[in-house]
Amino acid sequence: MANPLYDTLFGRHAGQDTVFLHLPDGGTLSHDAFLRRAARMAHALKDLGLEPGDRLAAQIEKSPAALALYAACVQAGVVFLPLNTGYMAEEIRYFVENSGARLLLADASRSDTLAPVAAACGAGIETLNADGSGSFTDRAATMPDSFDTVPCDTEDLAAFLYTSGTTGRSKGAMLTQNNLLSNARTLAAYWKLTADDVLLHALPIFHTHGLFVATNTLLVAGGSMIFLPKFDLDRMIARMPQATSMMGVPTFYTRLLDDPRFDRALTRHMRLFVSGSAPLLAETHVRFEERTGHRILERYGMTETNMNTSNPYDGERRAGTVGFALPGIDLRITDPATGATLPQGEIGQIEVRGPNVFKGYWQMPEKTAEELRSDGFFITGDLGQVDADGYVSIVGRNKDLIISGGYNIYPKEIEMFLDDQPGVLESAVIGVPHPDFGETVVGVLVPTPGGQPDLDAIQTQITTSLARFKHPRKLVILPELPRNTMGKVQKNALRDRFGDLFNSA
Ligand code: MCA
Ligand code: AMP
Repeated sequence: MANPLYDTLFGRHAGQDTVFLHLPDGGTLSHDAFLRRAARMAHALKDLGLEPGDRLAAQIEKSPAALALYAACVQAGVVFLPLNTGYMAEEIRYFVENSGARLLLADASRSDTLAPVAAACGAGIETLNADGSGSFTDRAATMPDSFDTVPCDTEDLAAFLYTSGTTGRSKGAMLTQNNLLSNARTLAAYWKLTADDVLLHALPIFHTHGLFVATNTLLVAGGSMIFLPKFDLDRMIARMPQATSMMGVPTFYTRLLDDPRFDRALTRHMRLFVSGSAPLLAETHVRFEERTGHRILERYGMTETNMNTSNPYDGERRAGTVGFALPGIDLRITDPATGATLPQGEIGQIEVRGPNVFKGYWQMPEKTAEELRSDGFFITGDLGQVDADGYVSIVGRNKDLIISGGYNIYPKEIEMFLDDQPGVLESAVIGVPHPDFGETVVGVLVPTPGGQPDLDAIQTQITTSLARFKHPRKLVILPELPRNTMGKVQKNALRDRFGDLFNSA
Protein backbone atom coordinates (compact mmCIF):
# COMPACT_ATOMS: atom_id res chain seq x y z
CA MET A 1 0.00 0.00 0.00
CA ALA A 2 1.26 3.45 -0.81
CA ASN A 3 0.91 6.77 0.96
CA PRO A 4 -1.24 8.77 -1.46
CA LEU A 5 -0.70 12.19 0.12
CA TYR A 6 3.05 11.79 0.44
CA ASP A 7 3.42 10.24 -3.01
CA THR A 8 1.38 12.96 -4.73
CA LEU A 9 2.70 16.02 -2.96
CA PHE A 10 6.26 15.04 -2.23
CA GLY A 11 7.42 11.60 -3.34
CA ARG A 12 7.10 12.28 -7.05
CA HIS A 13 9.63 15.11 -6.76
CA ALA A 14 12.30 12.80 -5.28
CA GLY A 15 15.64 13.16 -7.00
CA GLN A 16 14.58 16.34 -8.84
CA ASP A 17 17.08 19.16 -8.78
CA THR A 18 14.39 21.67 -9.75
CA VAL A 19 13.80 24.67 -7.47
CA PHE A 20 11.10 24.19 -4.87
CA LEU A 21 11.69 27.20 -2.59
CA HIS A 22 13.09 30.64 -3.39
CA LEU A 23 14.39 31.92 -0.06
CA PRO A 24 14.31 35.46 1.37
CA ASP A 25 18.11 35.77 1.13
CA GLY A 26 18.02 35.07 -2.61
CA GLY A 27 19.09 31.42 -2.30
CA THR A 28 17.04 28.42 -3.39
CA LEU A 29 16.20 24.95 -2.11
CA SER A 30 15.65 22.11 -4.57
CA HIS A 31 12.90 19.53 -4.30
CA ASP A 32 15.49 16.85 -3.69
CA ALA A 33 17.31 18.71 -0.91
CA PHE A 34 13.98 19.48 0.72
CA LEU A 35 12.88 15.83 0.61
CA ARG A 36 16.15 14.56 2.00
CA ARG A 37 15.77 16.98 4.89
CA ALA A 38 12.21 15.78 5.45
CA ALA A 39 13.35 12.14 5.41
CA ARG A 40 15.90 12.85 8.15
CA MET A 41 13.17 14.46 10.18
CA ALA A 42 10.87 11.46 9.62
CA HIS A 43 13.63 9.26 11.10
CA ALA A 44 13.97 11.66 14.03
CA LEU A 45 10.24 11.42 14.71
CA LYS A 46 10.47 7.65 14.76
CA ASP A 47 13.55 7.84 16.94
CA LEU A 48 11.56 9.95 19.42
CA GLY A 49 8.96 7.20 19.63
CA LEU A 50 6.27 8.64 17.39
CA GLU A 51 4.20 6.04 15.61
CA PRO A 52 1.74 6.34 12.76
CA GLY A 53 -1.44 8.02 14.01
CA ASP A 54 0.34 9.87 16.85
CA ARG A 55 -0.11 13.64 16.94
CA LEU A 56 2.76 16.10 16.72
CA ALA A 57 2.03 19.67 17.84
CA ALA A 58 4.29 22.39 16.44
CA GLN A 59 4.44 26.04 17.43
CA ILE A 60 7.29 27.09 15.20
CA GLU A 61 8.12 30.02 12.95
CA LYS A 62 7.52 29.73 9.23
CA SER A 63 10.66 28.42 7.53
CA PRO A 64 11.76 25.73 5.06
CA ALA A 65 12.44 23.52 8.10
CA ALA A 66 8.85 23.98 9.31
CA LEU A 67 7.58 22.92 5.91
CA ALA A 68 9.94 19.93 5.86
CA LEU A 69 8.47 18.92 9.22
CA TYR A 70 5.03 18.79 7.60
CA ALA A 71 6.41 16.56 4.83
CA ALA A 72 8.14 14.38 7.46
CA CYS A 73 4.89 13.88 9.33
CA VAL A 74 3.06 12.87 6.16
CA GLN A 75 5.86 10.47 5.27
CA ALA A 76 5.89 8.93 8.76
CA GLY A 77 2.07 8.74 9.03
CA VAL A 78 2.16 11.16 11.99
CA VAL A 79 -0.78 13.58 12.36
CA PHE A 80 0.49 17.15 11.95
CA LEU A 81 -0.93 19.75 14.33
CA PRO A 82 0.44 23.20 13.52
CA LEU A 83 -0.26 26.00 16.00
CA ASN A 84 -0.46 29.78 15.60
CA THR A 85 2.87 31.29 16.69
CA GLY A 86 0.93 33.98 18.57
CA TYR A 87 -0.63 31.58 21.09
CA MET A 88 0.36 31.96 24.72
CA ALA A 89 1.36 29.03 26.96
CA GLU A 90 -2.13 28.51 28.41
CA GLU A 91 -3.62 28.37 24.93
CA ILE A 92 -0.99 25.82 23.85
CA ARG A 93 -1.69 23.69 26.91
CA TYR A 94 -5.26 23.12 25.77
CA PHE A 95 -4.24 21.96 22.29
CA VAL A 96 -1.51 19.61 23.49
CA GLU A 97 -3.71 18.16 26.20
CA ASN A 98 -6.83 17.83 24.08
CA SER A 99 -5.06 16.26 21.10
CA GLY A 100 -2.96 13.93 23.27
CA ALA A 101 0.05 15.08 21.24
CA ARG A 102 3.08 12.92 21.88
CA LEU A 103 5.59 15.62 21.04
CA LEU A 104 5.61 19.42 21.05
CA LEU A 105 8.05 21.24 18.80
CA ALA A 106 8.76 24.83 19.80
CA ASP A 107 11.12 27.69 19.06
CA ALA A 108 14.04 27.72 21.51
CA SER A 109 12.98 31.18 22.70
CA ARG A 110 9.78 29.63 24.04
CA SER A 111 11.00 26.24 25.18
CA ASP A 112 11.45 27.29 28.83
CA THR A 113 7.83 28.47 28.95
CA LEU A 114 6.48 25.49 27.05
CA ALA A 115 8.51 22.69 28.66
CA PRO A 116 6.25 22.59 31.77
CA VAL A 117 3.20 22.63 29.50
CA ALA A 118 4.47 19.63 27.56
CA ALA A 119 5.47 17.83 30.76
CA ALA A 120 2.05 18.41 32.33
CA CYS A 121 0.42 16.89 29.25
CA GLY A 122 2.77 13.91 29.11
CA ALA A 123 4.32 15.09 25.82
CA GLY A 124 7.98 15.39 24.90
CA ILE A 125 9.44 18.70 23.78
CA GLU A 126 12.10 19.49 21.18
CA THR A 127 13.18 22.74 19.59
CA LEU A 128 13.10 23.82 15.97
CA ASN A 129 14.00 27.42 15.22
CA ALA A 130 13.31 29.73 12.32
CA ASP A 131 16.92 29.40 11.08
CA GLY A 132 16.52 25.61 11.00
CA SER A 133 18.62 24.97 14.13
CA GLY A 134 17.43 23.25 17.30
CA SER A 135 17.54 20.00 19.24
CA PHE A 136 15.22 18.33 16.74
CA THR A 137 17.48 19.36 13.85
CA ASP A 138 20.53 18.07 15.69
CA ARG A 139 18.85 14.71 16.09
CA ALA A 140 17.70 14.66 12.46
CA ALA A 141 21.20 15.57 11.25
CA THR A 142 22.53 12.19 12.37
CA MET A 143 19.85 10.28 10.46
CA PRO A 144 19.82 8.78 6.94
CA ASP A 145 18.41 10.98 4.17
CA SER A 146 15.94 8.45 2.86
CA PHE A 147 13.01 6.99 4.77
CA ASP A 148 10.67 4.11 4.02
CA THR A 149 7.40 5.97 3.56
CA VAL A 150 4.73 4.65 5.94
CA PRO A 151 1.82 3.18 3.97
CA CYS A 152 -1.45 5.03 4.55
CA ASP A 153 -5.02 4.76 3.44
CA THR A 154 -6.80 7.80 2.00
CA GLU A 155 -9.08 7.77 5.05
CA ASP A 156 -6.16 7.97 7.49
CA LEU A 157 -5.74 11.23 9.36
CA ALA A 158 -3.11 13.62 8.04
CA ALA A 159 -3.66 16.74 10.14
CA PHE A 160 -5.56 18.27 13.03
CA LEU A 161 -6.38 21.94 12.84
CA TYR A 162 -8.06 23.51 15.82
CA THR A 163 -10.98 25.79 15.23
CA SER A 164 -12.91 27.52 17.97
CA GLY A 165 -16.56 27.10 18.67
CA THR A 166 -19.44 29.16 19.96
CA THR A 167 -18.92 27.62 23.39
CA GLY A 168 -15.39 29.03 23.51
CA ARG A 169 -13.73 25.59 23.47
CA SER A 170 -11.58 24.82 20.47
CA LYS A 171 -12.35 21.72 18.44
CA GLY A 172 -9.76 19.63 16.63
CA ALA A 173 -10.90 19.24 13.02
CA MET A 174 -9.67 15.83 11.83
CA LEU A 175 -8.51 16.03 8.22
CA THR A 176 -7.85 12.90 6.24
CA GLN A 177 -5.36 12.32 3.47
CA ASN A 178 -8.22 12.38 0.99
CA ASN A 179 -9.64 15.65 2.34
CA LEU A 180 -6.36 17.36 1.59
CA LEU A 181 -5.51 15.53 -1.59
CA SER A 182 -8.87 15.86 -3.31
CA ASN A 183 -8.97 19.60 -2.63
CA ALA A 184 -5.38 20.20 -3.74
CA ARG A 185 -6.01 18.39 -7.02
CA THR A 186 -9.28 20.19 -7.64
CA LEU A 187 -7.80 23.64 -6.94
CA ALA A 188 -4.62 23.07 -8.94
CA ALA A 189 -6.75 22.15 -11.97
CA TYR A 190 -9.37 24.87 -11.39
CA TRP A 191 -6.78 27.62 -11.08
CA LYS A 192 -4.62 26.15 -13.86
CA LEU A 193 -1.48 25.97 -11.76
CA THR A 194 1.47 24.39 -13.55
CA ALA A 195 5.12 23.54 -13.00
CA ASP A 196 5.93 27.01 -14.37
CA ASP A 197 4.12 28.75 -11.53
CA VAL A 198 6.07 30.70 -8.96
CA LEU A 199 3.82 31.43 -6.00
CA LEU A 200 4.53 34.44 -3.81
CA HIS A 201 3.93 32.86 -0.40
CA ALA A 202 3.66 35.21 2.59
CA LEU A 203 0.85 33.51 4.53
CA PRO A 204 1.48 31.69 7.79
CA ILE A 205 1.69 27.90 7.39
CA PHE A 206 -0.22 26.96 10.53
CA HIS A 207 -3.63 27.40 8.87
CA THR A 208 -5.51 25.91 5.95
CA HIS A 209 -4.87 28.87 3.66
CA GLY A 210 -1.08 28.95 3.75
CA LEU A 211 -0.46 25.23 4.23
CA PHE A 212 -3.12 23.42 2.24
CA VAL A 213 -4.56 25.92 -0.24
CA ALA A 214 -1.24 27.50 -1.17
CA THR A 215 1.43 24.85 -0.52
CA ASN A 216 -0.44 21.65 -1.35
CA THR A 217 -1.82 22.97 -4.64
CA LEU A 218 1.58 24.24 -5.68
CA LEU A 219 3.13 20.86 -4.87
CA VAL A 220 0.47 19.09 -6.91
CA ALA A 221 1.23 21.40 -9.84
CA GLY A 222 4.99 20.99 -9.37
CA GLY A 223 5.75 24.72 -9.25
CA SER A 224 7.94 26.70 -6.86
CA MET A 225 7.32 29.20 -4.09
CA ILE A 226 8.93 32.46 -3.05
CA PHE A 227 8.77 31.54 0.60
CA LEU A 228 8.67 34.64 2.82
CA PRO A 229 8.50 34.37 6.63
CA LYS A 230 5.53 36.76 6.81
CA PHE A 231 3.76 39.56 4.99
CA ASP A 232 6.21 42.42 4.64
CA LEU A 233 5.17 45.11 2.19
CA ASP A 234 8.65 46.02 0.94
CA ARG A 235 9.59 42.38 0.43
CA MET A 236 6.33 41.64 -1.34
CA ILE A 237 6.93 44.47 -3.74
CA ALA A 238 10.57 43.52 -4.25
CA ARG A 239 9.73 39.87 -5.03
CA MET A 240 6.52 40.40 -7.02
CA PRO A 241 8.34 40.65 -10.39
CA GLN A 242 9.69 37.09 -9.99
CA ALA A 243 6.26 35.61 -9.20
CA THR A 244 3.40 34.42 -11.36
CA SER A 245 0.76 34.00 -8.67
CA MET A 246 -0.14 35.04 -5.13
CA MET A 247 -2.63 33.94 -2.51
CA GLY A 248 -3.62 36.19 0.37
CA VAL A 249 -6.20 37.42 2.83
CA PRO A 250 -7.98 40.72 2.01
CA THR A 251 -5.57 42.66 4.30
CA PHE A 252 -2.73 41.72 1.90
CA TYR A 253 -4.62 43.34 -0.95
CA THR A 254 -5.63 46.51 0.89
CA ARG A 255 -2.04 46.99 2.16
CA LEU A 256 -0.64 46.51 -1.35
CA LEU A 257 -3.16 48.97 -2.77
CA ASP A 258 -2.18 51.55 -0.16
CA ASP A 259 1.33 51.58 -1.63
CA PRO A 260 1.86 53.58 -4.85
CA ARG A 261 4.69 51.25 -5.94
CA PHE A 262 2.07 48.54 -6.45
CA ASP A 263 0.92 49.14 -10.00
CA ARG A 264 0.35 47.69 -13.45
CA ALA A 265 4.06 47.46 -14.28
CA LEU A 266 4.92 45.58 -11.06
CA THR A 267 2.22 42.97 -11.71
CA ARG A 268 2.55 42.74 -15.51
CA HIS A 269 3.65 39.09 -15.65
CA MET A 270 1.38 37.94 -12.76
CA ARG A 271 -1.16 35.34 -13.82
CA LEU A 272 -3.30 34.92 -10.73
CA PHE A 273 -4.23 36.69 -7.50
CA VAL A 274 -6.43 34.65 -5.13
CA SER A 275 -8.18 36.01 -2.04
CA GLY A 276 -9.95 34.23 0.80
CA SER A 277 -10.33 33.59 4.56
CA ALA A 278 -12.40 36.77 4.99
CA PRO A 279 -14.75 38.85 2.85
CA LEU A 280 -13.05 40.86 0.12
CA LEU A 281 -14.90 44.15 -0.23
CA ALA A 282 -16.28 44.65 -3.74
CA GLU A 283 -14.62 48.07 -3.57
CA THR A 284 -11.18 46.43 -3.08
CA HIS A 285 -11.87 44.20 -6.08
CA VAL A 286 -12.68 47.23 -8.24
CA ARG A 287 -9.72 49.30 -7.01
CA PHE A 288 -7.41 46.36 -7.67
CA GLU A 289 -8.55 46.01 -11.26
CA GLU A 290 -8.27 49.74 -11.88
CA ARG A 291 -4.71 49.78 -10.51
CA THR A 292 -3.31 46.58 -12.00
CA GLY A 293 -5.65 45.35 -14.71
CA HIS A 294 -6.04 42.05 -12.82
CA ARG A 295 -9.27 40.75 -11.34
CA ILE A 296 -8.77 39.05 -7.97
CA LEU A 297 -10.15 35.53 -7.87
CA GLU A 298 -12.11 35.10 -4.62
CA ARG A 299 -12.80 31.70 -3.15
CA TYR A 300 -14.43 30.44 0.05
CA GLY A 301 -13.56 27.68 2.48
CA MET A 302 -13.23 26.58 6.06
CA THR A 303 -10.84 24.64 8.24
CA GLU A 304 -13.33 21.76 8.32
CA THR A 305 -13.83 21.64 4.57
CA ASN A 306 -10.83 23.13 2.83
CA MET A 307 -12.16 25.05 -0.17
CA ASN A 308 -15.82 24.84 -1.17
CA THR A 309 -16.34 27.44 -3.87
CA SER A 310 -14.27 29.51 -6.23
CA ASN A 311 -14.75 32.14 -8.86
CA PRO A 312 -13.83 30.78 -12.27
CA TYR A 313 -10.39 31.08 -13.80
CA ASP A 314 -11.61 31.81 -17.30
CA GLY A 315 -15.15 33.09 -16.80
CA GLU A 316 -16.32 36.20 -15.01
CA ARG A 317 -14.82 36.74 -11.54
CA ARG A 318 -17.76 38.45 -9.97
CA ALA A 319 -16.96 40.97 -7.21
CA GLY A 320 -18.79 40.37 -3.93
CA THR A 321 -19.27 36.67 -4.68
CA VAL A 322 -17.22 33.58 -3.88
CA GLY A 323 -18.03 31.91 -7.18
CA PHE A 324 -19.34 28.41 -7.84
CA ALA A 325 -19.29 25.18 -5.86
CA LEU A 326 -16.06 23.43 -6.87
CA PRO A 327 -16.22 20.26 -9.00
CA GLY A 328 -17.23 17.25 -6.88
CA ILE A 329 -18.66 19.43 -4.11
CA ASP A 330 -22.41 19.78 -3.48
CA LEU A 331 -23.64 23.03 -1.99
CA ARG A 332 -27.14 23.80 -0.77
CA ILE A 333 -28.85 26.65 1.03
CA THR A 334 -31.11 25.60 3.86
CA ASP A 335 -33.53 27.07 6.34
CA PRO A 336 -31.60 27.39 9.64
CA ALA A 337 -34.71 26.50 11.65
CA THR A 338 -35.93 23.44 9.74
CA GLY A 339 -32.95 22.33 7.65
CA ALA A 340 -35.16 22.29 4.53
CA THR A 341 -33.48 23.22 1.26
CA LEU A 342 -34.55 26.70 0.15
CA PRO A 343 -35.45 27.75 -3.40
CA GLN A 344 -32.68 29.31 -5.51
CA GLY A 345 -32.12 32.96 -4.64
CA GLU A 346 -33.22 32.79 -1.02
CA ILE A 347 -30.86 33.49 1.87
CA GLY A 348 -30.13 30.61 4.24
CA GLN A 349 -27.31 28.62 5.79
CA ILE A 350 -24.66 27.22 3.49
CA GLU A 351 -24.19 23.45 3.65
CA VAL A 352 -21.55 21.51 1.73
CA ARG A 353 -20.78 17.88 0.97
CA GLY A 354 -17.86 16.26 -0.80
CA PRO A 355 -14.48 14.54 -0.41
CA ASN A 356 -13.18 17.77 1.11
CA VAL A 357 -15.40 17.56 4.21
CA PHE A 358 -13.53 16.56 7.37
CA LYS A 359 -14.01 13.40 9.38
CA GLY A 360 -15.32 15.13 12.51
CA TYR A 361 -14.06 16.85 15.65
CA TRP A 362 -11.52 14.93 17.70
CA GLN A 363 -13.24 13.24 20.63
CA MET A 364 -16.35 15.44 20.31
CA PRO A 365 -19.03 13.23 18.78
CA GLU A 366 -21.87 15.52 19.93
CA LYS A 367 -20.30 18.58 18.31
CA THR A 368 -19.63 16.58 15.16
CA ALA A 369 -23.27 15.43 15.05
CA GLU A 370 -24.50 19.01 15.46
CA GLU A 371 -22.67 20.16 12.34
CA LEU A 372 -22.26 17.09 10.16
CA ARG A 373 -25.59 15.69 8.96
CA SER A 374 -26.16 11.98 8.40
CA ASP A 375 -26.44 12.59 4.63
CA GLY A 376 -22.87 13.96 4.63
CA PHE A 377 -23.68 17.69 4.46
CA PHE A 378 -21.67 19.96 6.76
CA ILE A 379 -23.42 23.01 8.19
CA THR A 380 -20.91 25.81 7.69
CA GLY A 381 -22.53 28.44 9.91
CA ASP A 382 -22.24 30.93 7.04
CA LEU A 383 -25.32 32.56 5.55
CA GLY A 384 -25.48 32.87 1.82
CA GLN A 385 -27.46 32.80 -1.38
CA VAL A 386 -26.95 31.49 -4.90
CA ASP A 387 -27.84 33.73 -7.83
CA ALA A 388 -29.48 32.63 -11.07
CA ASP A 389 -26.04 32.02 -12.64
CA GLY A 390 -24.87 29.82 -9.76
CA TYR A 391 -22.58 32.36 -8.08
CA VAL A 392 -22.59 32.01 -4.30
CA SER A 393 -22.53 35.11 -2.07
CA ILE A 394 -21.85 35.09 1.64
CA VAL A 395 -24.22 37.56 3.25
CA GLY A 396 -23.56 36.96 6.92
CA ARG A 397 -22.78 34.44 9.61
CA ASN A 398 -25.06 32.29 11.69
CA LYS A 399 -22.21 31.94 14.19
CA ASP A 400 -20.72 34.47 16.54
CA LEU A 401 -17.33 34.92 14.92
CA ILE A 402 -14.97 37.83 14.26
CA ILE A 403 -12.44 37.59 11.42
CA SER A 404 -9.50 39.95 11.93
CA GLY A 405 -6.89 40.02 9.17
CA GLY A 406 -7.93 36.47 8.26
CA TYR A 407 -7.64 35.12 11.82
CA ASN A 408 -10.79 33.82 13.48
CA ILE A 409 -11.69 35.06 16.93
CA TYR A 410 -14.54 33.58 18.90
CA PRO A 411 -16.18 36.21 21.11
CA LYS A 412 -17.20 33.62 23.69
CA GLU A 413 -13.57 32.85 24.51
CA ILE A 414 -12.82 36.54 25.16
CA GLU A 415 -16.08 37.06 27.05
CA MET A 416 -15.27 34.19 29.42
CA PHE A 417 -11.92 35.81 30.06
CA LEU A 418 -13.37 39.30 30.63
CA ASP A 419 -16.16 37.99 32.88
CA ASP A 420 -13.48 36.63 35.23
CA GLN A 421 -11.81 40.02 35.70
CA PRO A 422 -12.29 41.97 38.97
CA GLY A 423 -15.11 44.51 38.85
CA VAL A 424 -16.72 42.95 35.75
CA LEU A 425 -20.27 41.69 36.06
CA GLU A 426 -20.61 40.60 32.46
CA SER A 427 -19.28 41.40 29.02
CA ALA A 428 -20.05 41.25 25.34
CA VAL A 429 -17.40 41.04 22.64
CA ILE A 430 -18.18 42.30 19.15
CA GLY A 431 -16.42 42.75 15.83
CA VAL A 432 -16.44 46.23 14.31
CA PRO A 433 -15.13 47.41 10.93
CA HIS A 434 -11.39 48.11 10.81
CA PRO A 435 -9.57 49.66 7.85
CA ASP A 436 -6.60 47.27 7.96
CA PHE A 437 -7.91 44.05 9.50
CA GLY A 438 -11.44 44.17 8.04
CA GLU A 439 -12.88 43.62 11.49
CA THR A 440 -11.45 44.09 14.94
CA VAL A 441 -12.40 43.26 18.50
CA VAL A 442 -14.23 45.55 20.94
CA GLY A 443 -15.05 44.43 24.48
CA VAL A 444 -18.05 45.92 26.24
CA LEU A 445 -17.93 45.60 30.03
CA VAL A 446 -20.68 45.98 32.60
CA PRO A 447 -19.35 46.75 36.11
CA THR A 448 -20.41 44.84 39.21
CA PRO A 449 -22.76 46.93 41.43
CA GLY A 450 -20.62 49.68 42.92
CA GLY A 451 -17.54 48.27 41.14
CA GLN A 452 -15.31 49.83 38.50
CA PRO A 453 -13.19 47.60 36.23
CA ASP A 454 -9.58 48.72 35.91
CA LEU A 455 -9.21 48.78 32.13
CA ASP A 456 -5.41 49.06 32.15
CA ALA A 457 -5.09 46.10 34.51
CA ILE A 458 -7.41 44.06 32.33
CA GLN A 459 -5.41 44.89 29.20
CA THR A 460 -2.22 43.81 31.00
CA GLN A 461 -3.85 40.55 32.02
CA ILE A 462 -5.00 39.94 28.45
CA THR A 463 -1.47 40.49 27.16
CA THR A 464 -0.11 37.59 29.17
CA SER A 465 -3.02 35.23 28.52
CA LEU A 466 -4.29 35.56 24.96
CA ALA A 467 -2.61 35.73 21.56
CA ARG A 468 -2.16 39.31 20.36
CA PHE A 469 -4.55 39.01 17.44
CA LYS A 470 -7.42 38.24 19.86
CA HIS A 471 -6.88 41.32 22.04
CA PRO A 472 -9.72 43.83 22.12
CA ARG A 473 -8.42 46.99 20.47
CA LYS A 474 -10.84 48.87 22.68
CA LEU A 475 -12.62 48.19 25.98
CA VAL A 476 -15.69 50.26 26.83
CA ILE A 477 -17.90 50.34 29.90
CA LEU A 478 -21.71 50.40 29.75
CA PRO A 479 -24.13 50.30 32.69
CA GLU A 480 -25.93 47.36 31.07
CA LEU A 481 -26.03 45.33 27.87
CA PRO A 482 -28.91 45.77 25.43
CA ARG A 483 -31.12 42.66 25.51
CA ASN A 484 -34.18 41.51 23.63
CA THR A 485 -37.35 40.31 25.34
CA MET A 486 -35.88 36.80 25.58
CA GLY A 487 -32.91 38.19 27.51
CA LYS A 488 -30.45 37.61 24.65
CA VAL A 489 -27.72 40.24 24.25
CA GLN A 490 -28.38 42.30 21.12
CA LYS A 491 -24.93 42.40 19.58
CA ASN A 492 -26.29 44.16 16.51
CA ALA A 493 -27.24 47.14 18.69
CA LEU A 494 -23.69 47.20 20.10
CA ARG A 495 -22.18 46.94 16.60
CA ASP A 496 -24.37 49.86 15.47
CA ARG A 497 -23.27 51.90 18.45
CA PHE A 498 -19.53 51.19 18.23
CA GLY A 499 -19.22 50.50 14.49
CA ASP A 500 -17.40 53.75 13.74
CA LEU A 501 -14.75 53.46 16.45
CA PHE A 502 -11.98 52.68 13.96
CA ASN A 503 -13.29 53.65 10.55
CA SER A 504 -13.86 57.28 11.45
CA ALA A 505 -10.37 57.59 12.95
C1 MCA B 1 -1.13 40.66 13.54
N1 MCA B 1 -1.74 41.39 14.51
C2 MCA B 1 -3.04 41.24 14.39
C3 MCA B 1 -3.24 40.39 13.29
N2 MCA B 1 -2.04 40.03 12.78
N3 MCA B 1 -4.06 41.75 15.10
C4 MCA B 1 -5.30 41.44 14.70
N4 MCA B 1 -5.56 40.63 13.63
C5 MCA B 1 -4.55 40.08 12.92
N5 MCA B 1 -4.80 39.27 11.87
C6 MCA B 1 -1.13 42.23 15.50
C7 MCA B 1 0.36 42.18 15.60
O1 MCA B 1 0.69 41.28 16.60
C8 MCA B 1 0.74 43.60 15.93
O2 MCA B 1 0.50 43.88 17.27
C9 MCA B 1 -0.23 44.40 15.19
O3 MCA B 1 -1.37 43.53 15.05
C10 MCA B 1 0.21 44.86 13.83
O4 MCA B 1 1.26 44.05 13.37
P1 MCA B 1 1.63 43.87 11.90
O5 MCA B 1 3.08 43.73 11.81
O6 MCA B 1 1.01 44.92 11.06
O7 MCA B 1 0.93 42.50 11.63
P2 MCA B 1 1.30 41.61 10.47
O8 MCA B 1 2.44 40.75 10.84
O9 MCA B 1 1.48 42.42 9.27
O10 MCA B 1 0.01 40.71 10.30
C11 MCA B 1 -1.13 41.09 9.63
C12 MCA B 1 -1.43 40.01 8.61
C13 MCA B 1 -1.40 38.67 9.34
C14 MCA B 1 -0.39 40.03 7.51
C15 MCA B 1 -2.80 40.29 8.02
O11 MCA B 1 -2.33 38.68 10.41
C16 MCA B 1 -1.65 37.51 8.45
O12 MCA B 1 -0.75 37.01 7.80
N6 MCA B 1 -2.91 37.04 8.37
C17 MCA B 1 -3.25 35.87 7.61
C18 MCA B 1 -4.09 34.94 8.43
C19 MCA B 1 -4.41 33.63 7.70
O13 MCA B 1 -3.54 33.03 7.08
N7 MCA B 1 -5.64 33.18 7.79
C20 MCA B 1 -6.07 31.98 7.14
C21 MCA B 1 -6.86 31.12 8.10
P3 MCA B 1 1.22 45.11 17.99
O14 MCA B 1 0.55 46.33 17.45
O15 MCA B 1 0.96 44.88 19.43
O16 MCA B 1 2.64 45.05 17.62
S1 MCA B 1 -7.49 29.68 7.21
C22 MCA B 1 -9.07 30.20 6.88
O17 MCA B 1 -9.50 31.22 7.31
C23 MCA B 1 -9.97 29.46 5.95
C24 MCA B 1 -9.85 28.00 5.92
C25 MCA B 1 -9.82 30.02 4.56
O18 MCA B 1 -10.84 30.18 3.90
O19 MCA B 1 -8.67 30.30 4.17
P1 AMP C 1 -11.75 29.10 9.56
O1 AMP C 1 -12.47 28.79 10.81
O2 AMP C 1 -10.45 29.75 9.76
O3 AMP C 1 -11.74 27.92 8.72
O4 AMP C 1 -12.61 30.22 8.82
C1 AMP C 1 -13.66 29.88 7.97
C2 AMP C 1 -14.59 31.04 7.84
O5 AMP C 1 -13.95 32.12 7.15
C3 AMP C 1 -15.79 30.70 6.97
O6 AMP C 1 -16.78 29.98 7.67
C4 AMP C 1 -16.23 32.07 6.52
O7 AMP C 1 -17.03 32.68 7.52
C5 AMP C 1 -14.92 32.82 6.39
N1 AMP C 1 -14.46 32.92 5.00
C6 AMP C 1 -13.54 32.20 4.33
N2 AMP C 1 -13.39 32.63 3.06
C7 AMP C 1 -14.26 33.66 2.92
C8 AMP C 1 -14.60 34.54 1.86
N3 AMP C 1 -14.01 34.47 0.68
N4 AMP C 1 -15.55 35.47 2.09
C9 AMP C 1 -16.16 35.56 3.29
N5 AMP C 1 -15.88 34.79 4.33
C10 AMP C 1 -14.93 33.84 4.15
